[in-house]
Amino acid sequence: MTDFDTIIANGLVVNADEQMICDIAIRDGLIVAMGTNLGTAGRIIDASGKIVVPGGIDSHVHISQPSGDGIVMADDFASGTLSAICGGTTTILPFCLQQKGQSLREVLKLYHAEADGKCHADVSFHLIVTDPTPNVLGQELPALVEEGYTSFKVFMTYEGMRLYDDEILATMDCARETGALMMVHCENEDAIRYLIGKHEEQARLEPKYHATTRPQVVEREATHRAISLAEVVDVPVVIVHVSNGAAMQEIRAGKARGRAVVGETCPQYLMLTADDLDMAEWEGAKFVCSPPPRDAESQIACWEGIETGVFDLFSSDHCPFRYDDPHGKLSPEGQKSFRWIPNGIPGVETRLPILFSEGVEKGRIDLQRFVALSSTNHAKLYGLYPRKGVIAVGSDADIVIWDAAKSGPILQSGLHHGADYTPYEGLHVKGWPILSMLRGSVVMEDGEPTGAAPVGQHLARDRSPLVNVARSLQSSLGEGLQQVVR
Ligand code: DUC
Ligand code: ZN
Ligand code: ZN
Repeated sequence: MTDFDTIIANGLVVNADEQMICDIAIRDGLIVAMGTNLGTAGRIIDASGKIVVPGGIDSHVHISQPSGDGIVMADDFASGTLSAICGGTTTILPFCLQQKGQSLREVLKLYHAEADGKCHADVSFHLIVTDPTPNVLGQELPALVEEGYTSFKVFMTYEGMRLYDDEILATMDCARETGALMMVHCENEDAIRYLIGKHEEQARLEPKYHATTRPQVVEREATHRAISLAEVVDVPVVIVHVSNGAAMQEIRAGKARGRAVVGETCPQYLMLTADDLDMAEWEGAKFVCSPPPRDAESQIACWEGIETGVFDLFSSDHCPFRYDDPHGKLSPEGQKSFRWIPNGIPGVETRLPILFSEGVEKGRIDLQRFVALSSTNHAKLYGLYPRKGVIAVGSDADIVIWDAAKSGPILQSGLHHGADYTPYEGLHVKGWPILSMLRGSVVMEDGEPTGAAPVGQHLARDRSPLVNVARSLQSSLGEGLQQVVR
């Protein structure tokens, strides 16, 4: 009989607010002791010389999402979560997309049927509201927020899914009433539609025109509007997948005015540019995502946002489609025009190696900021803290061990997602996760899944503390946000 199931020994344990060399004892999926000379265990994992962090949380992921006629996402919940744990992420927050006319209950039932029992990481759904009927806003959302679906996203773009400003206000009002957190995809649909029309008249149809029909200004304008609409109703707002400095400045300005605005950016805005969409043989389709990757100046701006705290979240926006596949990027329609190319790129497995290598190894951020951006801030913002996002007694034993010395290129052949390519093929990375543990079970070791049965659970979440802070502090939200997220 041993004292514990597992002890992780001698690692440098890093949380968002402190770091120390110590042992971690785990029993029944929980962290039960931290220190030295803790006792005996069924397995002792020697983490000497390694970095031990809370399991990554990726709060922006799309899996098994209906994506148009004949188009199929490359990941189901089994492959998507396997890919996540191999990249050091043990909890994902995927979206559950309402179609017009659909009830949210109905759509959640479908997503749960796809996910339940198949996940290798823990999962917690956000909702995407595309049809804010009186029943959805007055009945369904209040009940679902009570049940732990405490965040919802709206689109300002995509005909058939975008909400008009008055609908956004009504949905924000519902978020305010129910205590849910609003996330907004900011791009101006009317401007994009106009630009697409002009491009099509001139037969400019290649993948690179995805970027020129969605220029920075349409994102900047919509970001400004989303923050302003949130101000009208007085709710916190998360601006997702920010791609450039102009949009980032809108978030900075909102924060400076004391608004509770949270910014998220993603690896594609640090590592890719619009030039990647300009590859021969329609290969630019591999990089089509919205907002599109921009330019070198935008990459620098996004890094600055990460370094200075304008961005609190670093997420993948994993939205995978196969490339060489009639159900993916090279669908019959997708080969005719950029506007029909399935929109999104894979990244749940490469998110953290990229942040570690480009951020920590290159000296842009320290280890504690890495933990905040990759895990803790997501847990805090979305109502999972302190169950997730921290290595502490009482928290779930979601733990990832990193080898800062391990280096090598990102290669499609080494990844576990369902896509047939990675946008980061050949990118040299220093620092890789070598072991992932989910609630005490080792699910990845030496870069490969251990073959453990899928033990991932769906997590009901608390309301975001940012919402509570916003409600209680009213006019001094900026300070509240610092307390909650930083
Ligand atoms: N928005 C996302 O958040 N992901 C993929 C496509 C999109 O428009
Ligand atoms: Zn989006
Ligand atoms: Zn997304």
